[in-house]
Amino acid sequence: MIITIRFPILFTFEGIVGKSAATGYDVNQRVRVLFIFIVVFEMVRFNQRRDVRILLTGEPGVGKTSLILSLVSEEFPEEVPARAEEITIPADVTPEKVPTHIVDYSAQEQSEEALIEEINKAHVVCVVYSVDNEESIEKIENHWLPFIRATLGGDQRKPVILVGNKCDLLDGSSMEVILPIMNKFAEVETCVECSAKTLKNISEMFYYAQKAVLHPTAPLYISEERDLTDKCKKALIRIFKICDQDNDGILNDYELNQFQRRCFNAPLPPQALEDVKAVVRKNITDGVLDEGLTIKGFLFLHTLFIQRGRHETTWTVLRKFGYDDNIQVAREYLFPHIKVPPTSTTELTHQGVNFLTMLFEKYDQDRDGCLSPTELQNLFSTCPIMPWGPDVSHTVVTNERGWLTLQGYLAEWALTTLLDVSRTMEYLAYLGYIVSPEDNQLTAIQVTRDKRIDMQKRQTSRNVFQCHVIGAKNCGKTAFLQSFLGRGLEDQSRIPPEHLSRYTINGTQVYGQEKYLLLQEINARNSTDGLTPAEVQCDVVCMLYDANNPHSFEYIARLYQVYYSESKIPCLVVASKSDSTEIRQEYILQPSQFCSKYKLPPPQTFTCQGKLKKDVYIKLATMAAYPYVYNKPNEKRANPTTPSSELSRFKTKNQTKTKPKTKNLHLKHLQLTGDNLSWLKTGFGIAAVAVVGFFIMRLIRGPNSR
Ligand SMILES: Nc1nc2c(ncn2[C@@H]2O[C@H](COP(=O)(O)OP(=O)(O)OP(=O)(O)O)[C@@H](O)[C@H]2O)c(=O)[nH]1
Ligand SMILES: [Mg+2]
Repeated sequence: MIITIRFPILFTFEGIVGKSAATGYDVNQRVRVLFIFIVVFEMVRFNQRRDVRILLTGEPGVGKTSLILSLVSEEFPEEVPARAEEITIPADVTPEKVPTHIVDYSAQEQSEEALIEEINKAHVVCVVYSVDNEESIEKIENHWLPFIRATLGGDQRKPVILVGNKCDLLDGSSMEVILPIMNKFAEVETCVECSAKTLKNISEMFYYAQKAVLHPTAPLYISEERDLTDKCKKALIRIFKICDQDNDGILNDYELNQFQRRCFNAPLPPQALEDVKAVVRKNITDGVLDEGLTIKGFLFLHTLFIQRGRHETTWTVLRKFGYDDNIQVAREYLFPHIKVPPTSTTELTHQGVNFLTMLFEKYDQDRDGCLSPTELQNLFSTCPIMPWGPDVSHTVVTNERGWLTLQGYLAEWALTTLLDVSRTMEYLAYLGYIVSPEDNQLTAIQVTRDKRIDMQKRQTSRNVFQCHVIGAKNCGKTAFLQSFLGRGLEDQSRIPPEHLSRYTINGTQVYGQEKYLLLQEINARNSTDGLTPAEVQCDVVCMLYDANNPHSFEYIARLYQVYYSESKIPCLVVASKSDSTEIRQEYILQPSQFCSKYKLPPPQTFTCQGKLKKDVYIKLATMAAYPYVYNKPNEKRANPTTPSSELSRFKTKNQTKTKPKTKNLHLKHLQLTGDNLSWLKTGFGIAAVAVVGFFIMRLIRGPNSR
């Protein structure tokens, strides 16, 4: 059999001639080197395996030792020992950078226990027979393959290669006898005829052994059914969908070329493209439609690759899309390492937003600017599960039917990225964000500057701010969150309670710039219960009280005093339900007096009835973006470059300058109170003791001592 292999890893049909392609390759040296080099080069980048251990077994005298020595010395050794020493081909001399251990077995020298141990240690077993020795062939089926199965036990399988040595002694081929064995034993990956004497197919034989480990057939293909495994089909369908950029169910020439570049770093020559389609057209119906490849055609191609012994092609494709040896998307692919200091946040970069926008447009098939439930389902069809539940329609803006608009969709991504960046990275990977192995999702994520530096520099480049909405039970927190999405009381009454979310997020203008404000409702508990640190920490607090309930203000007043009066987090007091006359609060201070005392902006009024106003949300977003402008005692007022118009809008006549409430305010602002302060004192103490100790030492040693 003569096969020309020029570009074996390309997505083409050159070199495919049948499952027995692995047998009797007659390739000239130059082509052979190129072949092994290119394939192996691809292996390096996509294989996680650290090394490959190949064991040679078989009947005595079939030429196992000769094969190993021929490979190493590139000439046939006339005299060989019973057993060759274990050989390790070091990583740096193999282009694939995978160290390969070759282990010989000789019944003359080794016990059965030693053989069992070696079978267990090996990644692939080569059962060697001599093509001119019938008994050695019979023993493959009668002894060696059952023995290997029994040794491994259970359902465990290790790839096996059948190696027919001494083909220089036979004019024909042993394949007729070997192929039925190969079909009977699924673990037999391939078979190859070679000669230690003439060196024919020696490097190929070891290459196939390596390939059986690095690109195994079993996870891809069920030989008995002559079909791809379910896992493999699922993965290939996902890949197809990612590459089908216009979402028309067909890979056109452009998309096929992009796919080719993505997987093999090279375009497909036009003729090869036509050949691929011609082969599909010839073999199945509906594999090629409108001059493009359908999912059916795509799966057929891969089945054919595998049937023709070219499963490295399918593996290369799978690995480019993040799959590991078990056809699971690898954890490292889903979750690249990202360091987010506690004082920073995470947002999407332009690149991330562009990718997600492109995806929205791809799946908005009717071009109505919204994703219907089916369109949304399709968008996430490349992911293991649909990450967004029905509550998403009540977390972001939608059209009147509750379908996500682009604005709402991007806001939901902004929310996920702020609260759970690893989930964003995971889904970006599933959605096909990564286009090359050098690339990962980190280019879609911006870790913002340390918030303390923003405070010092009095500016921020952050775009997403978190606002906690705190208030007594029934004071109108949920209504306040929903109004942010433009939903009045009537709209809200139609939302099933189980579909309500603790969050709403929307774009808000801050000095002409679009920022996201994420509102989070903090569950009201008994007034004696405190807030958890996570509930306290945010960019701005909205302290909501019910203007019609005389006991409502006390709840937020107490929480403010405990958690926020000395923190740098700006707070805004908001009176809800202010459509009717406000009643007097039963608390030592009325809300406006309270705000005045604590140098807070005066209480804002808010109602969900009638035309909804946005100003309170704009104020909250502005306070979050410019916390130093709205800060409390002892904070300098805005410098001339910082926006102050917003501040002046909050000022009231009765606000007077008050002295800092505590002596330790500076330390407290630096968060050096409590435990931190005692550590600081201890630190000074140790330093002082060290200095005193030094003088005492000098005194003891005397002025002249050295
Ligand atoms: N003609 C021919 N003879 C070979 C070839 N390979 C090995 N031989 C000869 O076959 C005999 C056995 O070779 P070994 O390499 O010792 O066989 P082995 O499988 O290691 O044998 P054990 O260690 O006893 O299991 C030697 O005389 C070799 O010279 C080959 O490709 N062609
Ligand atoms: Mg030997």
